[in-house]
Amino acid sequence: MRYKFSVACLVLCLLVSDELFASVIYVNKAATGSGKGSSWANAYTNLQDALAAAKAKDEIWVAAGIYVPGKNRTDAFRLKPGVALYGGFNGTEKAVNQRDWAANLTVLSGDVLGNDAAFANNSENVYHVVRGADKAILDGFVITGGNADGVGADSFGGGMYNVGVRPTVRNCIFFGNAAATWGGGALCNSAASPVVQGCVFFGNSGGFGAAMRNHYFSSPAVRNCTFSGNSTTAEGCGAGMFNDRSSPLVQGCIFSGNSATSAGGAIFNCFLSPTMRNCLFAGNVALGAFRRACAVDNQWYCSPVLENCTFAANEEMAWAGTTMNSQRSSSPSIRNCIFWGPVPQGSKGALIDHFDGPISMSCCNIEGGEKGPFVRNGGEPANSVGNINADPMFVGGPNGTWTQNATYDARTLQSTFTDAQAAWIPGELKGKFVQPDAGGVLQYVIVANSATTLAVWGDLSATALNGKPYKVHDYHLQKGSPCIDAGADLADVTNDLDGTPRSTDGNGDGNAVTDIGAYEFVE
Ligand SMILES: [Ca+2]
Ligand SMILES: [Ca+2]
Ligand SMILES: [Ca+2]
Repeated sequence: MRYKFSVACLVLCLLVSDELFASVIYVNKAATGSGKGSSWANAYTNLQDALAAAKAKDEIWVAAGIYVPGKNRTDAFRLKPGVALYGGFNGTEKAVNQRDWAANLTVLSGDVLGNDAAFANNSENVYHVVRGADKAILDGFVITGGNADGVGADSFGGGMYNVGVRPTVRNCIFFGNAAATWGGGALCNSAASPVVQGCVFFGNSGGFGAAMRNHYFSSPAVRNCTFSGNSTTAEGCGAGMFNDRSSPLVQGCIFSGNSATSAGGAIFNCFLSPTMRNCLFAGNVALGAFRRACAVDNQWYCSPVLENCTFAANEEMAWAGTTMNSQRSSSPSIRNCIFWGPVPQGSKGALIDHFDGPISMSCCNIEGGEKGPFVRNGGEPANSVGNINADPMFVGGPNGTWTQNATYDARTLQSTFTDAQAAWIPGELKGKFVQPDAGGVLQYVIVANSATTLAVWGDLSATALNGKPYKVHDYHLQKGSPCIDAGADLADVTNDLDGTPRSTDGNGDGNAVTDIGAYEFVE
């Protein structure tokens, strides 16, 4: 008994001492003190030195600045198991919650020579900027300039490459990362299941998965992320996300302005069963020879689950307008989703193209109805209950004409569009979508607005030119929308894309039922 008690005591003491000795290690490129990492004044100036010194449960706090992993293409910031990295400090904070990571950009850059110009001059950049580790946390960083154009493992995951690990990636911005044919320009998960939360992916490039690639049985949880303006190369698929033999949970995410050269403007799925819930797909395109699935493409025995997603204005440039495509024995289950506009052009047009395998569709609002003309399906959908065909009555938004050329600010990573004639309420357009060229297809989620300007992620200075007409879109529901209370209450869908509780009685008729689409109506 005494022995057992002693052992328990020893274990407790070890646990307590481990907690006591877990420490904060400081990194600030501009620090001029002892450089031992013990305080902001004496911070390490090199993040690699801090990583070398860290042990499990330590936290590394990194102040604003640009940090490059090394001089060689194989250098990377290799996270350590159980070590948390926090970026976004100004170098005075005493607590993590005092930092402002959007204002104090802490950049992990793979651009060794600091000479990148878009995707030019990146042949000397590192293959992977960050390599993940189990139970590591990466929170509040900008990851840019990775170029996975090598062979084997060095052809995946330019920004971050996770192999068989479960890190947490939060509040990070991935932009300007590239990978070769097999993709995962920003982030590749290989038999890895990280949590990816509150991150933004824009302006990344790669073949199969310009922003994110999940393969070899990866099951990441991707929540509240924005995928905007990513583009595949060559005959690439899945500009936002490419899932191969993987079943990610994709929840509360926005996909806008993504462009696939082949199929799957937003997401390409093959094999296994991703879940997409409370996601909004607007203004994505597929451009290539196959011209298929501007938003989601499902191939090869893939059984994705789609719940409370809104698909609006996803369009191909010149051919038929297929929003979602499923073939080769793929069998999606679709509940509470909106598929609306634009009306496809020509006889080949379809919002949903389904070739074989059962499709299950219930409580959806589909332009033209579940049996066409914009649904091409070998037979009637299974579980065909509660599907409607009625204008969803999106809130919509203002139109106008830009009064000057757009500008890009490298300090905020955002482009500003200007209409001097506008009189918007500051902040009212945040989260809505702008089609900067009303004659084009692509739309981008709006990050902020003033009375006469609005901001979007990335360098889009060439897309909103003086004199060009634009449109703003808001895919929330108007009062009286047929989507209100027309969905089915689903156990896993407890909130909407805004975080509003589901099964809300938003229209005050005494009936609290889930709405169709990504947003719950609240009067
Ligand atoms: Ca470079
Ligand atoms: Ca409702
Ligand atoms: Ca109601």
